[in-house]
Amino acid sequence: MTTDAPSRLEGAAAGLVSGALAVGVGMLVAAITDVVSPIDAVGSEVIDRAPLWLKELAIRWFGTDDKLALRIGIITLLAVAAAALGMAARRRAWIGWTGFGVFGLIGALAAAHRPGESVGAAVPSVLGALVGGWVLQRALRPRPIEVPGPSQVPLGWDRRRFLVTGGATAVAAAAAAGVATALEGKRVDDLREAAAAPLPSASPTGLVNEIPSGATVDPSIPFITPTGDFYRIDTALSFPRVDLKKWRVDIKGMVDTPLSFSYDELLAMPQEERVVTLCCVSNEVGGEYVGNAVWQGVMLRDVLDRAGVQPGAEQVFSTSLDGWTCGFPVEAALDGRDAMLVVGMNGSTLPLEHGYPVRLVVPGLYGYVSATKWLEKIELTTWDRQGYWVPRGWSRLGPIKTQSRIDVPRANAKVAAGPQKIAGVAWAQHTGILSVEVRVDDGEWQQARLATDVSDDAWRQWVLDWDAPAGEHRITVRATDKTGATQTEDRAPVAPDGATGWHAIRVKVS
Ligand SMILES: Nc1nc2c(c(=O)[nH]1)N[C@H]1C(S)=C(S)[C@@H](COP(=O)(O)O)O[C@H]1N2
Ligand SMILES: [Mo]
Repeated sequence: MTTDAPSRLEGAAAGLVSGALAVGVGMLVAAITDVVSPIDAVGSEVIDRAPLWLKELAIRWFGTDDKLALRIGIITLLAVAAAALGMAARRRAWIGWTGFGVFGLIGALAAAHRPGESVGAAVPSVLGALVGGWVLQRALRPRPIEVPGPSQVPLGWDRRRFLVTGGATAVAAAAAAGVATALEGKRVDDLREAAAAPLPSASPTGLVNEIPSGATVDPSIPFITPTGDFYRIDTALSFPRVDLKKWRVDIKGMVDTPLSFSYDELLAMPQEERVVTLCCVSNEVGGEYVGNAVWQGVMLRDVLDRAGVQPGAEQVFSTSLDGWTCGFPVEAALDGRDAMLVVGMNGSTLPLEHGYPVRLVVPGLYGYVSATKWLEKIELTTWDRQGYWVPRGWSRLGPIKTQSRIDVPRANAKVAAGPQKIAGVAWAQHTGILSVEVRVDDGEWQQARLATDVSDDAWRQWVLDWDAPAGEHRITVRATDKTGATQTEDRAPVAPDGATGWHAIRVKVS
């Protein structure tokens, strides 16, 4: 079956399978050579360069699924472009080559530009574009067609052959992507396995098991957030390539003696455990981006004392293996609070999601200015350096604002009339919680009973007995910190430096 030329649809199909092969080859070469995949590289560059309004829109629409949405968006855009290129390349082969070249170049530049990558990371995109472009022009090129018998049709386009090679290309693309995904999965599994190795001197005997039972007021709200339930917020599309044998953390900048520690050297230093509640600046009033854990590690002030912070240093500026940065005032590291280089979480090695091998935790500061995961270096510097979120519209300083949250009953729950419990958590890290008050409808504020005070750096649970009358009720909570300051009722949005306002829920009692 021959015709003179492929139809528009056939052109689009040729573009699609060639594009898929280009992406598949790119992913496969990246996985084999252990560099960032082209799609992830482009995605990360999009995340880093997206304007503020787009970021906010993405988070509003997709929440923590924003990264999945980004991947799907990139693939969709590539598919549409590849189909269009295939149609155009039916008559003008150079359009196909140019298009694949442009996308290959974007992938190559993005990959080579990612932190921790070198020009070698450009190779997968270049190879993918070459293979894809070549397959496309071959699929659409008229060729001599062999027919039985002595006569030969000089030139034509063989539809049957097109279907076969097109199908084979699609299968090859899927196979390449599949193998690449499996290899990437293996890489992450290897990292997880390394992170599963037990730490020296970590709990079972440590703090995790010494939390007083009085820290909890209701079995449904754990005082220590189980690691698997701990919120995760970061800009990383894939986990950084951690090589524990080569990993070091450098302490440098405005210090008398620059220092550098390997993982084993950190583990050999005196290990301490602290209960610290970590909170994201993006946590809405009543939100879930807050968690309480037992962190194990080395005190940052001890390390900085050894390095000798020079006068004039204003900011502790840290960088992660994936290039993310943040900074907080030098005072927060030296004023006696337990800022830590963390290697363990809740009695186990710090998990990959939460920054393995080493992260920072600084009590009292939002994560975006302090809690660098996958830590690479710490520099003592001035405020001239800006952390990742600062030029993106967030405040330079990020002290955590006092908040309280109702966890029991759940918002919009239906509860039985009669004796009930209203319970939740309140936090004012590094200041501590003095009191929590609860109000039902427009009634009087009532003092909640506070759970055992474990640490000023950790949240505190509270509970109030309530004789619930039938009907619809609105329950409001507010906390007062140990300086005597009560949470403001004024609602502020999360940007630029954290939400304020009282958490309130509605319940139906019958
Ligand atoms: N490398 C890196 N570290 C990071 C971030 C990031 O995007 N990249 N996000 C920060 C933010 S905004 C918060 S709130 C905390 C969250 O830590 P978690 O994911 O362990 O809960 O990590 C901080 N550390
Ligand atoms: Mo955050």
